[in-house]
Amino acid sequence: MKKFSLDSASKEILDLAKKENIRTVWERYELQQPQCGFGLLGLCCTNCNLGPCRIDPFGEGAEFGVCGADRDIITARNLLRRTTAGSACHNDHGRDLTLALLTLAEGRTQGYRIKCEEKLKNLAKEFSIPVENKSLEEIAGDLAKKILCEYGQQEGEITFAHRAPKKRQGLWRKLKIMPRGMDREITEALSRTNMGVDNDLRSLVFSCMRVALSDGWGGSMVATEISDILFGLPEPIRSQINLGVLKEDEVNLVVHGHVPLLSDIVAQVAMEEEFIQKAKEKGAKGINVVGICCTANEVLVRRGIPVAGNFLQQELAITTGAIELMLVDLQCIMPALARVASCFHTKIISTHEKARFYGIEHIEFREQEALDIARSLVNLAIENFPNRDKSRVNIPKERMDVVVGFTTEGIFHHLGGKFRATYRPLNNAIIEGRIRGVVGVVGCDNPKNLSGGSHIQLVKELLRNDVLVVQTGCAAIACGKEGLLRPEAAFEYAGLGLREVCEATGLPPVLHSGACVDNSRILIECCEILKEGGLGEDISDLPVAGTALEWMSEKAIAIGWYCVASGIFVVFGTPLPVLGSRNLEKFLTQELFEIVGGGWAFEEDPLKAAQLIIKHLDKKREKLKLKAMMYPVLSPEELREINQKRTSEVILTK
Ligand code: SF4
Ligand code: MSK
Repeated sequence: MKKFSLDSASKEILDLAKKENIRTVWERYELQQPQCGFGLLGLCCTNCNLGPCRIDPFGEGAEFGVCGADRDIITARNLLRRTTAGSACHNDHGRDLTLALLTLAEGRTQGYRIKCEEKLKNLAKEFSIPVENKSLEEIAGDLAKKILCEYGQQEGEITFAHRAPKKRQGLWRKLKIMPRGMDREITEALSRTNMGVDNDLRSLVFSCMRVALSDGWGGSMVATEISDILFGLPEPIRSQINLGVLKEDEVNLVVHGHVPLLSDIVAQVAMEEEFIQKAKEKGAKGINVVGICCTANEVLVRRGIPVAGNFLQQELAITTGAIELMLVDLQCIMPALARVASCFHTKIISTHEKARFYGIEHIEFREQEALDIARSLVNLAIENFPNRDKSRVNIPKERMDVVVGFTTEGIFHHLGGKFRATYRPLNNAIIEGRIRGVVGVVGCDNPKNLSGGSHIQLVKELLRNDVLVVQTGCAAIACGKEGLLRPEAAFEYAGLGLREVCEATGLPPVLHSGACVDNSRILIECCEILKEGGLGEDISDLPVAGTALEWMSEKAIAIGWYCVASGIFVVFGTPLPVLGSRNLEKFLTQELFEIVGGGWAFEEDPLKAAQLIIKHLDKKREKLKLKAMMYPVLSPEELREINQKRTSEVILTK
């Protein structure tokens, strides 16, 4: 096994899994070697029954599929299929939440209420819904119906796209990539990839952008906004991350997946006195609800529920032998879980009507009976506690403190203070050269990389170069485990300019903003920076970038695309499966910059990726004629020395 996580908790449990003969994602990955070269290059097509066809990458064998499609068509068409699948996931996630809001408005839910009245009213205004003399439920109902209409809208423009800077909107219209309706874009993109439909590389790439924009400025934004209305706007909150959050003497209940509808209620119900008493009767000291993946991020940023791990840790969490119940909803749930759980007492229950797993019991979640279902699930976890084999419990001690929950709205207050909510201090810090730029470090963790470690190396290098980092998803969990989500991280890793800003505001240098769908918050943050003034008039003018070095999911491709189409430079680690076509690769990594102001780069080495990003930020700064950076970039050793000096000064003053 060449690459493995830097995280010692994961290493410890992986060793245990090997001893117990439990196969994990790393071994399955090894067994797949060498992976199919045609697949990696994007040169395999299965779109019709004349095939499957594959193009010889070296130009010696077949140059065309049976239908005559060449390498450009096949790679671009494959890319569009994958982008569409990713966008469909986020768009559907947004739809689920909108339907839940509608059910609440009709008085048919159990246990939900409108938690963020201000956001509900602001959104209603944005969707031109009158709010005067209406109850919150009436407003919520009207809003949900309007959003659902946008899903099926055939012509026109989706409302949230109008949040983008005017110049960007104009460009989308000019290029005919302004999204019309979420469902329309998904259907049209898929239909274009059918044999004999769209056979032009550029046109297929433009479709990638349109369908992805319907996710970033559509479904994902809908999911974020409605989650804030239903579950509350996240605020900075302390918690802990890593396998060590599992408890030896409590009932451990894990929520895993993406949709917060059930996990939020479970977290609430598990605190009820009746269940705590019941757990005690079964010999446990209490009930410990923790999360995995993005469901974890949702309840982490709103309730401070600890996170047991990211994507690659889902099997390891079960291998600790300490989990009574794992509730899975959808997305990023490994079908392998049932096999791992069968080695322990752990019960896994699937809860979403769209996601079933062979060998896993299904208890369907319905908002109408949310409390009843949540209570029966918590009960199941408690009942399973006596089945735990204490001799097989191995919980690593590693768990790290984090401060999370930074939203677009929150940043106004953290930077500007309670009475002068503004992005001005952030803009000034960029303009004056304290902060070089802002970079979103997002996405999955992947056994092809250093399993979370690539994010950590990249982020440390960015911080040293005075780059403010915003995170979501499993990348945020990886950095959380390393201690980068604590305010103190500013003194350990940040360059002198960034650390000054963090010291003045109390912010960590890495801001955790939520789950994968919450990348939409990063788009809005870019818009707010522009509105504040002094840094250009379009997102492509800003010294910002996005990166997902360990991307795994098709959702990451969609995220990358909506950032590129919004004018952002995006760096992926493992390349997109496009290298089979030199023309497509060149279009994505060079020509697109001239067309949309954003584009792609592929770089697996985290330090080289950081340098690419820094070079890009500097180029943008130069174009904006911003001041030179205020302080020189110091080596990690020099930063450590300054930090030690500072710590001893603090001790002396005390
Ligand atoms: Fe082969 Fe063309 Fe059919 Fe693809 S669409 S499988 S390249 S014949
Ligand atoms: S869960 S999409 S592995 S970030 Fe959102 Fe993590 Fe990637 Fe799934």
